[in-house]
Amino acid sequence: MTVVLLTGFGPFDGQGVNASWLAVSEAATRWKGPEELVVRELPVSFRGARQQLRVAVAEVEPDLVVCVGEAGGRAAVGLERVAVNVIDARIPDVDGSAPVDVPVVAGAPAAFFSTLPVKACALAVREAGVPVEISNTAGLYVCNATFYALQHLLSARPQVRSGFVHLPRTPAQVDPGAPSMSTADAATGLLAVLRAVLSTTTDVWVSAGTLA
Ligand code: PCA
Repeated sequence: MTVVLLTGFGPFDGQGVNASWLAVSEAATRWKGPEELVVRELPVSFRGARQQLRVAVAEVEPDLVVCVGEAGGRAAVGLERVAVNVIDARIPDVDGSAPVDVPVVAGAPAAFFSTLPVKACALAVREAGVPVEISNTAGLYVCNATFYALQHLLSARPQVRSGFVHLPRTPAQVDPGAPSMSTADAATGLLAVLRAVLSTTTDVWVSAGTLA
């Protein structure tokens, strides 16, 4: 049985909710299989998120891992292309930790690419009618650090594909007119991503510029 691990984050930055966990939860209720989908909520903690993700990967033994976070200011589902080995926290995490210019994993490579077929995923999300983009930076905060830790952890297991998706905030989280996406659309986008990965072995070759 193919097993998929999908994670979202808890609230941070004074918000009562995190759009990623709302969308992950909705995606789980709409999941029809046949693969098994396991969802987990991670804390917005540099230390806690990677610890809990490591435990989840060990417990669940997934074939595919997609971590999901919220990116305020964005208007589209963002397929993250690359995780970088640096933290430069703009605000403290939920533990009060705010590292500046430190590596996620000391002595490890500068970056890891997503092992998801990001272009195929983007086309699938667009096909589902949801705004999408390829993103070349997951930031330098907890999402990038968790993404980097995931790619580092799984770099020894190339048969397990993994990556990161950023979602816009929900309309209820933002001022009128600010970029946002409904949880329903975000969940539709996530389901399209998972279905695209599960049905694609090699990525499609299209320019990111043609995806907009
Ligand atoms: N977004 C933050 C951390 C958790 C989240 O959902 C980020 O982009 O790093």
